[in-house]
Amino acid sequence: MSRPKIAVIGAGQIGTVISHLIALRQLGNVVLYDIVEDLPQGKALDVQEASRIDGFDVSILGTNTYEDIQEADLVIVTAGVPRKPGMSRDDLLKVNSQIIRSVAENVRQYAPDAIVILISNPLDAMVTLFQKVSEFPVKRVMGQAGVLDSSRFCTFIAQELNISVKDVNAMVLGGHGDSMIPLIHSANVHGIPVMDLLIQKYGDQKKAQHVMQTMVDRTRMAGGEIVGLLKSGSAFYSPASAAVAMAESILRDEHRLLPVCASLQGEYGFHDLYMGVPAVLAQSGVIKIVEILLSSEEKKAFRVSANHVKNLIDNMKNLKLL
Ligand code: A3D
Repeated sequence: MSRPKIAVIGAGQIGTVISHLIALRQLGNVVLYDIVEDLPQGKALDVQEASRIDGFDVSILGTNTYEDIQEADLVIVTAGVPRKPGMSRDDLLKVNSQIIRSVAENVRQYAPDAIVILISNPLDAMVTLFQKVSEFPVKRVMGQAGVLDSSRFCTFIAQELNISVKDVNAMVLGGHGDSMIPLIHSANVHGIPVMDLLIQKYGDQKKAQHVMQTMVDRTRMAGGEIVGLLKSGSAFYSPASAAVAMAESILRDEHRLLPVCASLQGEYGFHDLYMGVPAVLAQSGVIKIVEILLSSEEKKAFRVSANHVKNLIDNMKNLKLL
């Protein structure tokens, strides 16, 4: 049986870490594509030369030629410009739309049966654009955001409670912007509500609510916090880990239930709209969107986030990018 072929488009910060993580987990052979001459070749060689040390024998090919992604099973798109301090993800709409359009046209031509995970920002809009241009079935086109945002939320909870993050479960839904929705009521440690543990810690409901709200706000702004610290570029280790977790569930048919930017077709009351929702990822892509009970506040926040994504899509249409 041949190894899966995984094309990573964009050999920048995220694309390179993804290639290394794929190699470490031996998920498949990687083709790393970029428009900058020699860059993907250099990055690929660097990762490949860690093979003896890390003990992997998958191949990593760097290329500037789309023909090399021919018949890829999975395509992970990281091509695009990252934010600079002071920029919002939405400020990247114009420049990254042009990039994603050209990527979608080429993936459609050279890897027409691939499942596609996008990471480029503004995420929900770029996934929408890719799906429209490629005309791939919606279940084969998705975005990574919620796995990362949820991991950030879990990290802050674990640090606050001084417990291992391995025991924390918390999810972030909605669009990948400042209006994302960290779910408070379902956040738990082995089934124990995080709110109960905070009340136990502080002996006071109001203080516990304040601490939770601080973690929610930090989660929403976590990408910007890193952009501010790095000064140039945005987070790349954790977004790469998140994308590879999704890739693994698809390639190994794991059926993991993960927060995924997926196309709503009536779920949560929205039609033809890409948003972060819990979804089951398997060999054929997004095989199920799971509708969970949201509190009235969360429903309201979901609508606000959906409107934000819709506005971005309208902007793309007005600018004739879509
Ligand atoms: P960076 O290190 O600049 O890498 C991007 C790469 O894309 C560069 O090597 C470019 O040469 C390449 N590129 C540009 N145009 C094209 C093209 N037409 N075809 C192929 N490659 C091209 O950025 P990065 O890796 O840090 O970030 C990549 C994207 O991910 C940006 O849009 C970020 O905003 C986004 N991002 C998303 C998340 C999410 O969680 C959704 C997190 C962090 C960053």
